[in-house]
Amino acid sequence: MLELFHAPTSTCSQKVRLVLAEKGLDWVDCRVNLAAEEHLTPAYLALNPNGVVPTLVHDGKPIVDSSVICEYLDEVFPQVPLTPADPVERAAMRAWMRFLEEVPTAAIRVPSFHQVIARRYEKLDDKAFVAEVADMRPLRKHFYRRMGPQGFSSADVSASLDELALTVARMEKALERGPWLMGARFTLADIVVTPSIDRMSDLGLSSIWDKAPGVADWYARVRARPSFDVAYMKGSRLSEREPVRPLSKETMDAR
Ligand SMILES: N[C@@H](CCC(=O)N[C@@H](CS)C(=O)NCC(=O)O)C(=O)O
Repeated sequence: MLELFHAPTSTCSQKVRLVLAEKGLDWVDCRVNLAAEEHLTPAYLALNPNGVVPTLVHDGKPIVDSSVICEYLDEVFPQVPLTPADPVERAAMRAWMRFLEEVPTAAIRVPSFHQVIARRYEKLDDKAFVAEVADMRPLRKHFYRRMGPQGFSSADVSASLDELALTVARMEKALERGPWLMGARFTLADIVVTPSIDRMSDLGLSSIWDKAPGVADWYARVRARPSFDVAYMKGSRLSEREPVRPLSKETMDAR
């Protein structure tokens, strides 16, 4: 039995839902309400000490970290393989995955929090925010402290946009020999970057790929796959739930 502890809007959960949908696997939907801080309860922390979603529980055994979960699912359920068989190709896919985790997956959090999530806290003063919101998060304490109740500095947001633009440029180059990042095959590399691209679109940042037609076409192809609408169930977009604060022109132009 596969149980997924996840949140619809969580980009890391979206990756795992895409893998489950590509493979046509059945899973038990265990929703975690992040706004209600259900991921910080002792019961959830016992499952995932990082206090983040997603967590996969397979026959009672918890597996944490979204990319690890994606690779685990691909190993245990090899039907519809999402990893190349050739070791050199596999290494190239993993290099993409590490880059995508280090760069866009981290970068997209900054505008996501700045434009939407931080607004939940804007009435708190700095001291209350640190004590009641930031310091209780095992993995994200310093990320929240850096943000503060008013959101990130425009320098932080611009730096993140720059990293997202770098990602788009690398994708555009790779897609010259598409249709997918690794060439002919759709792999975990495509899945790992999909939530970052989709979130950019949700936050009104799709101008980042204005001059990257290969990325625009790739994103259309990803959305046309049957797995997409299954993984992006109702309520998966931040903009469906909370207002999105647009970025100023200066912040957009500063990158
Ligand atoms: N490396 C982890 C990161 C997971 C992560 O950051 N999850 C976010 C949602 S996408 C979360 O649970 N955040 C909780 C919080 O902000 O307190 C993974 O890939 O699973």
